[in-house]
Amino acid sequence: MTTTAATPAVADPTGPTIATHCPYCALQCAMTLAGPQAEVSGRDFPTNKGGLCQKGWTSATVLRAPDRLTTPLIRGRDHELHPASWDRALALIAERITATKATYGPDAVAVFGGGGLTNEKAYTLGKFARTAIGTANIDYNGRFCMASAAAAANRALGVDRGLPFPLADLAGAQAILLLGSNLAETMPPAVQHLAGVRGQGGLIVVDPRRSATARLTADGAGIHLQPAPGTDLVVLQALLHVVFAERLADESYLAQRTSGVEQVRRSVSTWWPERAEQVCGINAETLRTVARRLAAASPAHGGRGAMILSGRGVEQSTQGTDTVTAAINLALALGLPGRAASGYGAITGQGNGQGGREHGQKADQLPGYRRIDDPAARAQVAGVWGVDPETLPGVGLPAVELLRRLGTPEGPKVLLVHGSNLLVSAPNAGRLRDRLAALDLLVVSDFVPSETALLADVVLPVTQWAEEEGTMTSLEGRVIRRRRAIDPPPGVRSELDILAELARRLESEVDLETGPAAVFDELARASAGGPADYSGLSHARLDLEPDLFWPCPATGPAGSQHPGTARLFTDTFPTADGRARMIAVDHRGPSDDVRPDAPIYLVTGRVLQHYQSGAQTRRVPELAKACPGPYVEMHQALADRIGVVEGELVVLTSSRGEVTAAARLTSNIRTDTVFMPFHWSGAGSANLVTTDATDPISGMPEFKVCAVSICASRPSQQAADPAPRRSGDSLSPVPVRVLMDEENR
Ligand SMILES: Nc1nc2c(c(=O)[nH]1)N[C@H]1C(S)=C(S)[C@@H](COP(=O)(O)OP(=O)(O)OC[C@H]3O[C@@H](n4cnc5c(=O)[nH]c(N)nc54)[C@H](O)[C@@H]3O)O[C@H]1N2
Ligand SMILES: Nc1nc2c(c(=O)[nH]1)N[C@H]1C(S)=C(S)[C@@H](COP(=O)(O)OP(=O)(O)OC[C@H]3O[C@@H](n4cnc5c(=O)[nH]c(N)nc54)[C@H](O)[C@@H]3O)O[C@H]1N2
Ligand code: SF4
Ligand SMILES: [Mo]
Repeated sequence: MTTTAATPAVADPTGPTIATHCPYCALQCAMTLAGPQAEVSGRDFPTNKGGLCQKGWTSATVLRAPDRLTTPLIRGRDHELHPASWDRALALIAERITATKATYGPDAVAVFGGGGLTNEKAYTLGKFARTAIGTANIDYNGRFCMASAAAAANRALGVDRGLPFPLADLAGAQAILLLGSNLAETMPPAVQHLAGVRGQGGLIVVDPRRSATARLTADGAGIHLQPAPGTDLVVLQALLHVVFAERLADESYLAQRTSGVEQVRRSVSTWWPERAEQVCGINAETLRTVARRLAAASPAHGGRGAMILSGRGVEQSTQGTDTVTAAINLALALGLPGRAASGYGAITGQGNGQGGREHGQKADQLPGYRRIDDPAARAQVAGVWGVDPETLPGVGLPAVELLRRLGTPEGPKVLLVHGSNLLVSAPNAGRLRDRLAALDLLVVSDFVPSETALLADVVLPVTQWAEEEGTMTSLEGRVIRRRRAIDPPPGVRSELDILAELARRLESEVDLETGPAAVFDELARASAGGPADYSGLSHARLDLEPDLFWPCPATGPAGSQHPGTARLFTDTFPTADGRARMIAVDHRGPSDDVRPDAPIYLVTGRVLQHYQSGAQTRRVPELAKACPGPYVEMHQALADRIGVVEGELVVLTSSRGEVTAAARLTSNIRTDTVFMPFHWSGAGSANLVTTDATDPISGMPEFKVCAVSICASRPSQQAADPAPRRSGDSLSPVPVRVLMDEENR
């Protein structure tokens, strides 16, 4: 790995120049922020090599959003949100939490975190929930993102680090199978690492759309497989069938480094390519070609290396864990994990999606990526926190289940949200809206009035990326420093301060640290000995060494400083017997499959210009102009069939609800499938129709695929709608509860 020296803060006549990273996705592109306006420029780093995408270039705009939140807000008797003092807002929250706990018990207070929070905030949020509140019910939006890939990697490989090797290793591979990832739009600077594999014709992209990434396979650069949505597991079973049938497997690797291969061999024996073709629609010969090409690139056959990488296209599925398991089985059969320019990896999405799933904001987890139901882990973490292990709650509800139970007789009555715009990004948004309205108290911490914040009873304004110190763990498992470049506007507070102050008001016996470096040191101690061991790291060390990957224990060989672990699995797997586990899986199909009354697949995802729920990027004029609103991408042939022309409004209806957006015609998608990005609220919000069915193993919702009917939007229908949901670009906030007495205003 090349080392790029950290650029320390240097004095500058126009203001300081600070070396930091982009606030958005898990690529965490390196950038510098200059001057009082935090002007962005790209900075050389092994992942982005100086490049940034459009979102990164414009990221400083959100620091100055005209509607930036700068004061706490409390909903009054008039159902409107009104400015309030911090003291009043925090007192109200503490009082309601205390009363709710007294009446219903601590699990009636729930906490929802996010993969955008720094490691320090994620850790503190988990500690706050388990100690100051004492609730089991804390989960986060990573459940919508990576949960199935994480579950599959944990059970097969013994650890979940998205990429178990540096991203730059991609450059050395001879073949890469990219499953359901649209890297060209979701991490544009990462595409440069594909140059080598494309030059050898080895890029294989699996996507029902001919996405920007699938188009990278053109001109002999590789192969695009365009399966029916939700059938990737069958594609993978067929590839593995061919590997075994044609004796292409790395049998010595299988014998020495894995267990369970015989069951897997049997489970794929019936998935010969012609049978798979019937289900996934990919030509049997093409499946054979792909299997042979991956095998030829594998070390066992003298190739330079083969990689299998997954994105949300295969993971956000009710069979997501099993699909990723099938991908890992294929990688193991080819002898890839731990070998040069080879292996399986999941491409983590959110800025701190990786660290966000290590430090204990997940319902089943304690810091260091330990299980909360493991007595040894409980004892260790309780020791660091200074509490009796008996007082720590057990496993709480996973996100979708938690949201489904909000405000029900047995469910949580209070919800604190940190770093998620649930109303736009959670599945089956209509139902969620009802559940949020049924709460006794909804508290949202954010820096902009997101759609979810506008529904809250109390809104707390927090600092943003360039206004705070902290660390993020990138898609490679590299721990990097986020640095403060400018002062926050007066009136906002850091979440570390807010949580510490709330803990005091809840009369918690546990003090929460408020300084990011001190929180990091505690987090590092709490993680010692766990799978994600950060105990050899500190802010000071990370400032000097930008090439540190976890696990990084306190001491290395012979008591030296540990160098971190850029590559995992080179000699062994962190399982009980040191072997990777191969697990037989089979295809079940999407939970909401097409049928006569819903004959079209809706697949959802992202566009280059917008990030997630759009709360940040819709506030950046350049991005909003480049991609102003929701649309439905559909094949020209489907448009002809339903009588729709380019730009005309269409209505998609599922058993959950309906969504209206303009048709965008293309030949890049299957004729049985339409695509919608999910970045907007209102009538064009894709999650009004998605299903909240979940993967039984990981709790991951099936965002990617559901069945819809489609028709042109008829004006008469619109006129007949008694309660249009659209109000500008946001759902009009429904005033739900009255919190502030007239006399207290
Ligand atoms: N511009 C932008 N970049 C982002 C983000 C963003 O919101 N905007 N978010 C970040 C985050 S949190 C994440 S998780 C990542 C996500 O990054 P990606 O996984 O690359 O993004 P998606 O667009 O959600 O999905 C990828 C592809 O899956 C395809 N797909 C849908 N259904 C199926 C299927 O059944 N099988 C297969 N094989 N493919 C299918 C879609 O057509 C889509 O092209 O991006 C990160 N980067
Ligand atoms: N249909 C469909 N739905 C999807 C997906 C899909 O592919 N299809 N993808 C899913 C995926 S992968 C993801 S990751 C989710 C993400 O969806 P969300 O969880 O909604 O993520 P964001 O839009 O990033 O929301 C973050 C919110 O927190 C705020 N915020 C950012 N940083 C901080 C911070 O440090 N502290 C606090 N308090 N607030 C902060 C932002 O302003 C924003 O309002 O969406 C999921 N929803
Ligand atoms: S690819 Fe991701 S990290 Fe890089 S500039 Fe774009 S949004 Fe930021
Ligand atoms: Mo994500």
